[in-house]
Amino acid sequence: MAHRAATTACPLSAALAETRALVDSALDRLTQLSDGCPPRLAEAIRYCLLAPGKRLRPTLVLWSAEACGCHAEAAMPAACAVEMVHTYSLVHDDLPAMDDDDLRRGRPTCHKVFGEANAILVGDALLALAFETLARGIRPAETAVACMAALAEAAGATALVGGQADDLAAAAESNGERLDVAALESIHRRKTGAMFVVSMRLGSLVARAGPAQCNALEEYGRKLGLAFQIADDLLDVQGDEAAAGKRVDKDSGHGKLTFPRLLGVEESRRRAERLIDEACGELAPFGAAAERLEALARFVLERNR
Ligand code: GRG
Repeated sequence: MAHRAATTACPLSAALAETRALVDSALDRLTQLSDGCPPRLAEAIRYCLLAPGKRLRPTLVLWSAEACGCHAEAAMPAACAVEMVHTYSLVHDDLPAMDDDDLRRGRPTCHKVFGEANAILVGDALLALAFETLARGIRPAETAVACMAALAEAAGATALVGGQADDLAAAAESNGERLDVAALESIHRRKTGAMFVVSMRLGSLVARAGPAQCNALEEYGRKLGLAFQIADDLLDVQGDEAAAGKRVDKDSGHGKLTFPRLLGVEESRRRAERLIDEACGELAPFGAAAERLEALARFVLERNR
């Protein structure tokens, strides 16, 4: 990927499509699994990972590296590793023991096509492959280690897994009714936000950015992650299933507490807009190098899937 792309005025949709294509072909290469992988498992891994996701998190990895003056190519293994962890989390979240979904990325969910045991194994394999991809693909080795530590923390019990556990517990105990905004934000900071923050972190680690740049990009990721979740909740209330490629109006049906349920649709939207403005404010020191990150943040509120 040419470095010039970071600073050339380019409509966001074209830039997103170009980046998505690069990520998709890297994911395709990384999942040409060798003989030891049973064909049905390989098929299931590729069915999930190569499904038409938006590739937002890998895009954040690549564009944050570019914002710090690094060629995106160097960050591609990190971008793919984040997408592998994200996809594993979706596959496991869709299982009957968790959110029990039958539609994802516009297709039947993994367990519907390949069975529950294979869906569990797909998640396990993707999680392992993420760390193998970082270990083999990121140079120098000390940067690979720093990326692995950061991704492990974001995927682990104090972040993604912990947020998911609290979300499931809240839904099971009391339909989430005892949650307030702070508790809801705490769940989503871990369940959704941590993967946005670590995407920014991996990009800046690969670019060997200084602490001020790293902090600003992580803060952007924190605010964007929360705004993304609010937008996701709004899509669940107002969205269109065909466009979203997943069930909508599911959370309210399950009595799950969401931002619109707690704050109302208008206040939720205002809160998300405020967060996006603040996220974009973090990009000011990067100037034109972060133009695409700014456009991406604005897109998160307008998306319909
Ligand atoms: C199983 C440990 C574990 C965690 C699951 C990802 C997740 C945590 C739950 C999915 C349910 C959900 C609605 C999460 C919040 C928002 C979110 C992560 C939406 C999916 O991300 P997109 O819209 O999906 O970027 P694509 O398919 O485009 O990659």
